[in-house]
Amino acid sequence: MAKKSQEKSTLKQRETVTIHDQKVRRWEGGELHQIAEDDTPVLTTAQGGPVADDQNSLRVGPRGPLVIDDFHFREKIFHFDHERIPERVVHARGYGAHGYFETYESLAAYTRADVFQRAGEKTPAFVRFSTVAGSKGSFDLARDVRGFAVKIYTKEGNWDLVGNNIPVFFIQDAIKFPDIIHAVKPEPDRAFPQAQSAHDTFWDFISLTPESMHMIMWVMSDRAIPRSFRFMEGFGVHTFRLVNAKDESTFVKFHWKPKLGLQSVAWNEAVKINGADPDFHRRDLWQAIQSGNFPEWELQVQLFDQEFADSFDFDVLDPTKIIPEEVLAPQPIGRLVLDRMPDNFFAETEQVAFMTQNVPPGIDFSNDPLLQGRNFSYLDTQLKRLGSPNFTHLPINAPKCPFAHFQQDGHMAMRNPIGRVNYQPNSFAEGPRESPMSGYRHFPAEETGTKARLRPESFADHYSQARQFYISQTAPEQRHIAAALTFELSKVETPAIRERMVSHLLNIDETLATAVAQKLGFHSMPSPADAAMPTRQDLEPSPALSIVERGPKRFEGRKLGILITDGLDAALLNGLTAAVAKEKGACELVAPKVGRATASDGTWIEAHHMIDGGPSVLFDAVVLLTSADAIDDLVKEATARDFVADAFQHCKFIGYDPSAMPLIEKAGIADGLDEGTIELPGEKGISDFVSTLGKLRVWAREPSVKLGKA
Ligand code: HDE
Repeated sequence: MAKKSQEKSTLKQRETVTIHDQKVRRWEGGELHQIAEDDTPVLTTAQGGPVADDQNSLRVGPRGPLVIDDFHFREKIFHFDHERIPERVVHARGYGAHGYFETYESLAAYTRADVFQRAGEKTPAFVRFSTVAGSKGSFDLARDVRGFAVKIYTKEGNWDLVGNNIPVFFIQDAIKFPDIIHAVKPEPDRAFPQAQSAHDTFWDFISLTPESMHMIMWVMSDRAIPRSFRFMEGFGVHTFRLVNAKDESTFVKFHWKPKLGLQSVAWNEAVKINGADPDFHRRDLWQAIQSGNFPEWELQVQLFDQEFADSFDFDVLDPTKIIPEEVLAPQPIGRLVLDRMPDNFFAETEQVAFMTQNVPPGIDFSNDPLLQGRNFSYLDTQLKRLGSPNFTHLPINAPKCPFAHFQQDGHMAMRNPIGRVNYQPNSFAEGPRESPMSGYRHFPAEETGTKARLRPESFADHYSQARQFYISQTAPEQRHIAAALTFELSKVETPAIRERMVSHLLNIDETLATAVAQKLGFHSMPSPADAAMPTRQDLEPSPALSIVERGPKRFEGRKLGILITDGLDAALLNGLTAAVAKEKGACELVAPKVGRATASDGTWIEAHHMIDGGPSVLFDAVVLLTSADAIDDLVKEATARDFVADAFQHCKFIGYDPSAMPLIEKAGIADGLDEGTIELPGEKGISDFVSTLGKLRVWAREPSVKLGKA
């Protein structure tokens, strides 16, 4: 029978040892605690002095002043006052996990990177997912790009693939990065809106920046409101190089493909999730890993040479362009598995420092101007944020391979050189030496040109791939793009900005532009924006760009929310939980009281949520299990009616036993029952119902509910 999930403690095994005649307990992370006679750890100051009283500060008499020789108080408050470090200027809100990367086959023909040499070899990795615009405390379901930053601790040093869940970017040149970020962040005079692009300054900048149009299509699509980090793709975005032992270079684009398929939520759902559980994505990753369902992505690469690059319709150095998978199929080369949460969020997830310039021998950069600008930026940001050039001494950032250099001193130096010699060349035969053969050799690309500030002609097509993205979407996804644009622009107060945006949309797709203009109440259509190059109409749709086309095959990794009351059919509940478990999904129970519901056979069932705290937006599908005796009270609960109405408008599957019919009627959906509203156990039985849930949504219902109509 369902029970509240038992959260695993992250505290790890310990051993007791004696150091300096003192009994000491060592925690797995390495921390030592003195222990008292009764075997409890002794509280100490940071200097190691045992503390006698941590409840009261030192004072003169019961009502007198505090005294300044209270060094314990001083140290404690001093440290507290300095607990915060600057948040990341972008990607401030993030969540990370440890795992490993496993190579499928040797890639020696393409790269000499050690990590890709041996089939089956596992290399430790750390991944941090993030939103871009919001601050550290913002909610998870903002409409935003998601960061997908991977650090692989290879035997030749750390390789950071600092990517996003969208394969293109807003701008073509890093010099525009401060502008786009200023524009999307809260407006400087009023300090709002938080974690939102739906405001004037963002759309002002975008409407004046035609190169951003392709990215805008992605950000207005459901890609920007993923259901889980586990169900989104990741992309290296830029073209990189693989370089083999013979110094031959192959261009490469990196893709992470989630094993459980792609999935997003609806916008109306996202808004409600942000209220019901602002940590929705964090909790999801935590629960998956703690319960042993380790998320996994396949690393796929698009490999191509100069000849392909020269013949391709767009410039492979332009980060606002993709190479469609149908034009160049990605090849799987390995997998990433996340199997361990950090022991300490701050020490690991907050202090992890990703840098695009961290590449091992055999992986090199292209001349993508955005990538080159990033290579310049990430070191500065770590110094600012972590406060010392010794941030590589932090365990999360330190390489896991042997390393040796002559960098020394500085704030918080944890590793200090030993011996006399801290320079080279030296004649003392001490310390590390260069290794010309295995050390990093940059690809000897030949470069010529006139120094100038310019934008190449080959970057000038701003609309063709934006259009290709739009026409590659299924009908519901196209509706969502139109609805997202409408919503965002409806929050823009300056009419000229709204018009400018619609004039760009006219260069992408006229139906889309018209739908948005109508919904915004335009009296007349603006003229199409001046385009540096006309939009190509001949690019074929790329089904790989659709989330619906790349959805899961089954309910695995998803959650069924079951609304229960006293008198529910115990056999039905047991059948459901067993069938969902078989599909590798999870069930959570929602009830008028968390304490318990009493099933038809008298068993007591503990719920995971009270109805008020467990709205249907938290689940991928829902079931209503109630009884003739309990239904009258349930119908009176507004939150129970919302539970059903929301699941319906978000196009979710709804299973119900016949006694729940009055709730369905009161929720106002009885007239709309369709193939996604299924009476249980039904003719085909419970396991058939659960395998149907793998489709996740009944998109055919959408035009009949308000959601998504543009
Ligand atoms: Fe970043 N970016 N970025 N970025 N970025 C940062 O580095 C920057 C760009 C990305 O989880 C910062 O450590 C510039 C593209 C991720 O810790 C900073 C430009 C892509 C993360 C920075 C870009 C990214 C960052 C802020 C324009 C996708 C979070 C904190 C040239 C391929 C990493 C930090 C984490 C973080 C600069 C554009 C991805 C300021 C100048 C394109 C996932 O250095």
